[in-house]
Amino acid sequence: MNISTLQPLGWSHFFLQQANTDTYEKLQSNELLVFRISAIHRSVIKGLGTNWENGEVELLCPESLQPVSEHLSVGDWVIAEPVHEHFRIIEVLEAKNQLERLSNRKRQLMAANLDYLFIVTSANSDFNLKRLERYLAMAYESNIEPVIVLNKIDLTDKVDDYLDSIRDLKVHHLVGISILQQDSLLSLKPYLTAGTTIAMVGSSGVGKSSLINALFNQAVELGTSTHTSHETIDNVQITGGIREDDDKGKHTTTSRQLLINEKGVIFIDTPGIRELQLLNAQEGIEQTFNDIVFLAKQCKFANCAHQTEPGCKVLQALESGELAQSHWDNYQKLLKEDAFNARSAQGVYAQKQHMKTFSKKVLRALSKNRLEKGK
Ligand SMILES: Nc1nc2c(ncn2[C@@H]2O[C@H](COP(=O)(O)OP(=O)(O)O)[C@@H](O)[C@H]2O)c(=O)[nH]1
Ligand SMILES: [Mg+2]
Ligand SMILES: [Zn+2]
Repeated sequence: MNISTLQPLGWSHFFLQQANTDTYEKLQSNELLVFRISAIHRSVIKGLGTNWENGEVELLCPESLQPVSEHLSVGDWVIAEPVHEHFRIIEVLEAKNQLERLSNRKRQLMAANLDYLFIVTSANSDFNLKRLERYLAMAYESNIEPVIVLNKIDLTDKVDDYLDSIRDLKVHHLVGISILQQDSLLSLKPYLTAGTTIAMVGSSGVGKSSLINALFNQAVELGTSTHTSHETIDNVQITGGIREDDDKGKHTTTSRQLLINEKGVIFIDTPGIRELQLLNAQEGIEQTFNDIVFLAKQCKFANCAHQTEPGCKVLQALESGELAQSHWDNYQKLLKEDAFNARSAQGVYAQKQHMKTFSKKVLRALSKNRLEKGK
């Protein structure tokens, strides 16, 4: 295996060191191969390997990794073995970070091994601060640097009002852009370096796919390539990830997919989520609402429930207007929801485990019965 060819895909020592000696030797002799998952579409899984410039290969997924959405996501690194003309995944390497949510009462992995999470929103009626807080909590929980991208600023003359209200969320990275104004995309330049993985999240229609498209066919020089074998990347038009073109030749989202632009920036596009349900995000929520956490620490009683207690700083701040009621309400709501979701995901899991042991018992009883009858 020529490891250096994986570096443009985001490969690093963190992943290599997970291989034991045996695996490492097999990787050297190409008995085993490494791939980065580039698309998951129902049962079809695709990956990019050392030959990534020639495109994706289809990967077979063992039973132990089913259902796929609970074990694997786009951006993951896997080790696979050749089987005839195919490759079968044998191991998923531990991810640096991963996004997860609750979907249909099940834990669902959304993307893995990210450098930035672009939380895309638009400067129109879709704009919703509470939704942004949800996405921020998810990013903080997973230790992924969030960048809030306010798109479609061409549609409003109140851009500053939008930006100001987002600033209240105390985010480090905030940019206002319009796909229709190429120059505005320059503000994204600091994030667009070769080998950096950026996932796009946000409601359907905010312009996630349009943004990826715009960052592919740049009229302005946006990429700041830091990659050494830059020429190889420059020669590749649009590499790797499937680019599902619609009839207008534009990339659209049907499922999660990883795409690499001419500058070697790796994007993960996700289909819009109607309502993001957080899962195991308590710390992320606390970080998003750290102003409230700070206030609550100063309440007179350590176990203050912020209901009627005397000396409650939260109640005082709500009264004085220092703390916005909607901000407080959303904090309470997300905490409750997260606890409920954790129980519900556990519930499904526990139920499954129970059914497994139950059916094993039944099978054992049946075979015992059969043995006894055979006697
Ligand atoms: N006016 C305006 N429309 C945009 C902008 N960006 C995207 N759109 C339009 O918004 C619609 C949804 O875009 P799309 O990229 O499919 O959104 P996605 O669902 O988040 O991937 C399309 O009709 C785009 O042309 C923008 O900056 N300004
Ligand atoms: Mg899309
Ligand atoms: Zn209190």
